[in-house]
Amino acid sequence: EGVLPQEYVLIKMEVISPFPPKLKALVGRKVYLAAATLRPETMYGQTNCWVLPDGIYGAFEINDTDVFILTARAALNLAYQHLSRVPEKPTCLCELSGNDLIGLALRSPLAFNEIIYALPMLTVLTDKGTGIVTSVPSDSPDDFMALQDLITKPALRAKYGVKDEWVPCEVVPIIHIPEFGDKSAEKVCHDLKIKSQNDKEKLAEAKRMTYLKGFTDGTMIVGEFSGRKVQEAKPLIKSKHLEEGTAVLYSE
Ligand code: A2H
Repeated sequence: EGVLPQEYVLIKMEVISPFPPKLKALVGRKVYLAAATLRPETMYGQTNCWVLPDGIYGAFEINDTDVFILTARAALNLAYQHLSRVPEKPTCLCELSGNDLIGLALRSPLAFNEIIYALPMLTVLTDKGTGIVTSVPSDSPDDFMALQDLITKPALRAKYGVKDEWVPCEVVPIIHIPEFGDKSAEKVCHDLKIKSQNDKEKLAEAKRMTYLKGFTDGTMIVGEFSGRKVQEAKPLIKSKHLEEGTAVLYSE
């Protein structure tokens, strides 16, 4: 935990009906998986969502209309940031495990894929952000490797009940970095010979390499701000999400 608070953008990934039996208490509500990101400008490249299979989540009332699925820890923090129907008190409508969320069909803002699915990632932390992570394999080494693992390992898919049609087969290029091309995460994971999502040290190095370069040297190649530098587009896309109500701010 850092000394300074970290501000995340929570992307509202809407759960598409019909809801599975485990979510029956939520029928008739607007339900979202709330994914914490530091890179709101990358949302064009979302291909899926990540949850921790053994993680414990809940469906919490955020206001009179919206329900967010996230960890109880994040719900409590949100309740002190004016994001709870009852101020300073989270209201949980039902408890859910990550396994209950795998396979949920989602509609996520700016994503080119109209429907994306919640899938298992084994390195999601439940004591950071919301415990829900949106996946942008073009620009996030963690996301790229977790997706590679699902694509190449049938036993992993079987273990978590992942249907083949839920797994995206293509990365969506969204940002050009002169040194790394249009799929920076794929290039860096390949160059560093990263083997799986559990290769923590190399992934940390890959993240360092891509995160800074993406910000300083990256150019958007899609969307409303195509052609603009990432540094310029980032605050604009963040404001757009907030104005359109497709995201909220969250600090911890
Ligand atoms: B980022 P920091 Cl394209 N467990 O969003 C594991 N990872 C989590 C998490 C959790 N509970 N909550 C958030 N994250 C991820 C996009 C992205 C991100 C891109 C590139 C880099 C990147 C799409 N995934 O992060 O430890 C989220 O992934 C590189 C650091 O608070 C979030 O932003 O610094 C980032 O980690 C927050 O990490």
